[in-house]
Amino acid sequence: MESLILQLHEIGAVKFGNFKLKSGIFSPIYIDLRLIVSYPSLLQHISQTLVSSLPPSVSYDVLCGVPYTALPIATVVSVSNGLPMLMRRKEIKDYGTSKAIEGTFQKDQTCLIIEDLVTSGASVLETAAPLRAAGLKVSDAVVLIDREQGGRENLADNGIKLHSMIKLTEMVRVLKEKGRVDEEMERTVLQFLEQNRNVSVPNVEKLGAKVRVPGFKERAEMAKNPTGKKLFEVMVKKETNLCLAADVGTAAELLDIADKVGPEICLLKTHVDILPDFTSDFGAKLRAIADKHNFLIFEDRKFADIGNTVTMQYEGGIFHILDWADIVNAHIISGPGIVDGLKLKGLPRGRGLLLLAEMSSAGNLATGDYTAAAVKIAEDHSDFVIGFISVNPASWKCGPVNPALIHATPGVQMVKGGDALGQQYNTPYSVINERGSDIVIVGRGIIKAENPAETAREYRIQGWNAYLAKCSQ
Ligand code: 5BU
Repeated sequence: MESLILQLHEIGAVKFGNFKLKSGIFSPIYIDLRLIVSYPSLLQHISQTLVSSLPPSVSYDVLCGVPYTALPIATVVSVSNGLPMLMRRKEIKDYGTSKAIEGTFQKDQTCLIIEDLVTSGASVLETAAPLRAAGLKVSDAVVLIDREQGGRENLADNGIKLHSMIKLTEMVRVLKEKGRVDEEMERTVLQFLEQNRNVSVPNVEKLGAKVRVPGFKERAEMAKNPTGKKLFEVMVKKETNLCLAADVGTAAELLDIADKVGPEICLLKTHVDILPDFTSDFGAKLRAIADKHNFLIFEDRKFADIGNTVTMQYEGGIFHILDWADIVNAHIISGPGIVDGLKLKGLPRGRGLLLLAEMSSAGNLATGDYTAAAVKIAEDHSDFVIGFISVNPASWKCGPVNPALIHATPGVQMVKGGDALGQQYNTPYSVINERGSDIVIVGRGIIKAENPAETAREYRIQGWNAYLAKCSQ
């Protein structure tokens, strides 16, 4: 390993200085492994050591390198070990076969992911998602260098064990010992790593592993509200627990993305008041798309006023939400009267309500007793309340809630993290399997993707697999 580290340094694949990383932060160390294609014997050395460094318990049928740098590594591993390889396309063509994965394989085969460098693990996850979507099992990834900045934990959150040949701290120690960097640089790098370790794994209280978790089919039968029941049924029929947060710029774009992503979702969430081109026929148009693809519509209105006012806000104004949204949601800050008000209008139309028991944004106040109060109100109105906006129902002090009620969780992306305005993200696997939710609500993770329909499919598979894993516990 030492000689490998020294060779990487010699060819200039490891550099020290002040480098701006993709994330915008400055790093005193930069690693560029694209160079290794110019050094065939080094490439072979790396490829051989990668596979032989894996524990014998790791078994796999096929390999897949993360594009692009790890592709030559995977190719050499494949050729020297006689193991078939797959390729994941970064860009999916909209002509020809439009395949995300190239190569032949059988469903249920296990695929080992090969990567050159892991920081957050995002690239490995981007490769794992279409492999899993295609029916392959992905449980291990092997990497040449682990920058030790949260990748291992993010991958574990997604059911992938990371095996690394070289850890960044080890690499720096060897280079210091061999006189390639001085003590000050070693200190600077270690300090940088210390300050940029994204290792905060959520304090997850696992859903009681021994408690049998009823499936959505069974829960559909328990649901008292017709919309709640229908939602469970749609989820079972379409094998999806994905809700698209369609926060696009115009009504036209919303209708377009709804049609494209429709086959992948059980629910489409709107913020109708952000659409500058809203017209009175919007609801009917969206309903037609919802009927075509069999999904429900959820207007994320977050009602918060007294009962009398919300009846008017629900039914009237410009938007006439009651006419087209199957589901709306409400804060409970104003007390149970808000549920009575909304129920007055919604129940005769068979509509359903989600209560905001928790929120995804940093520092929000919907915690502890507030969350427990939402549970109590929901139980008291289970003819109209279909469930909750939740973030970590597995951790609720009140214990598991009535399984007829559903949990939908916003703040979901393939990699844990957040945005600049307080949003906090967890992975579909963590949300469903560890945090005890039922539906993942994904906005920018899908709408900002190069190919929203394909990305939605990947989220659907991730979310659904996490549900299946939970039910078979
Ligand atoms: P994102 O792009 O995946 O971050 O979008 C999340 C969506 O969920 C967005 O429409 C929010 O308004 C919505 N949301 C949320 O993020 N957090 C919450 O606690 C609630 C709703 Br409630």
